Amino acid sequence: MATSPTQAPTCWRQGRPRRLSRSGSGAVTIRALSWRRASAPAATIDQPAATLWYHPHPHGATEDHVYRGVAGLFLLEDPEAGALPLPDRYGIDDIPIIIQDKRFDRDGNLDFGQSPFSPIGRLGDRLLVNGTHDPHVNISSQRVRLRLLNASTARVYNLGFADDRPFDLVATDGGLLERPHRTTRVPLSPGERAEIVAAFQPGERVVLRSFPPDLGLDIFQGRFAGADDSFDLLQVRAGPRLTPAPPVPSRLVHHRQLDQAGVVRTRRLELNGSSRINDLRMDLGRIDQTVTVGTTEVWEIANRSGNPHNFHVHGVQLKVASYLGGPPPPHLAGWKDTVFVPPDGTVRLLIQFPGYSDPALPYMFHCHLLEHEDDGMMGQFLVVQPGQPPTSPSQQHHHDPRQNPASRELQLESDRVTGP
Ligand SMILES: [Cu+2]
Repeated sequence: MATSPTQAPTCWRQGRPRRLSRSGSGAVTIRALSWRRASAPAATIDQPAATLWYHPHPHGATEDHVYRGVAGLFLLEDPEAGALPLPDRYGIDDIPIIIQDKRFDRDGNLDFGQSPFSPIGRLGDRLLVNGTHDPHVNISSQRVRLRLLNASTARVYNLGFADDRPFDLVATDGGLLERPHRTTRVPLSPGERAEIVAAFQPGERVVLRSFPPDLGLDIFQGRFAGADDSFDLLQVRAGPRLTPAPPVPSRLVHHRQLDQAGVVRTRRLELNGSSRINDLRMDLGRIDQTVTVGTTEVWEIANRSGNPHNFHVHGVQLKVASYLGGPPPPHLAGWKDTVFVPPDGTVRLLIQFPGYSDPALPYMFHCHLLEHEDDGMMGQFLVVQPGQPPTSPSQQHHHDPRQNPASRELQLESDRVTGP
């Protein structure tokens, strides 16, 4: 993994790879394992089993950090998901697939040149899966779960198998679907995750491929945004004898229902150009939205530009209430935290905000095409108690390590770096 050029906040820091299991109480606590200070930061995870990921979030430099490869998965389990007959043997029939595109120079170094005509940011011509170019995986089971993450900075994928075999989509960003969706393609924009279960025959070889994605662009613009591109990502090599595996169950998990009748407010956020939301660029000193703890809102995200975008909200898993004027398609019917919004498209998101509040510590929302995010297509929101005034960012302590997840220089050793 490449080293980072700056200190940067990285969510879910861990000293070594490990799996996390959610206890029956509905939450787990994780701690940094190699933290030097006694008061190591700790975070409580309070959500269902899911394929989650982490990357640095230094404002203005996120694209370069992620492009260098500073991104990874962690898998959250819980008893309800664990009781399902889904493939869950890590590395055997449950395989992480982290997809990134890169460009390399003749010496094999990363090429940091921008893609001059791309409306979405830097696009690579080499596809890496888990850091490996042109990989294959040997499998020994009839059914295999692939946990797909688009960890690219800009490129949108449209994933399927080269022979168009159907598979079951079983989970999206925030966890398992209520029931599987049988399909041959899963579109995945940067930051999105999907879990699929596919069946294989003994001895066969089949390629996981990205087909040309629908970006909502015309032919000319689409060409420079990767809309014509297809890539072979991974060859699956099935052994001569495969362990039997049960079919994917028709019902997966029960979703907590968000009460549409209880929506307290609808906010409209317009994505403008490639760097603004509601005509404003990101300002760490400005709170853009303030919501009340535990309430449910509709956020209407309108792409008012000719560029594709997506929309990511920190701290929540949301439901798509409507997509481009209609009901959400099946691949957007589950828990989501990142949703693709094509040019001139509008999506309505149903969001229940957390049951905990802080008038000073903001969450982010942003386009997850990282050049757009770095250029300012991001904003901050606070979750407060009813009637509680937000604390202005200028009133906050300067060295609270939790102060702002997007601070460019997050100084964890605060008392030693405070200058004269
Ligand atoms: Cu964008």
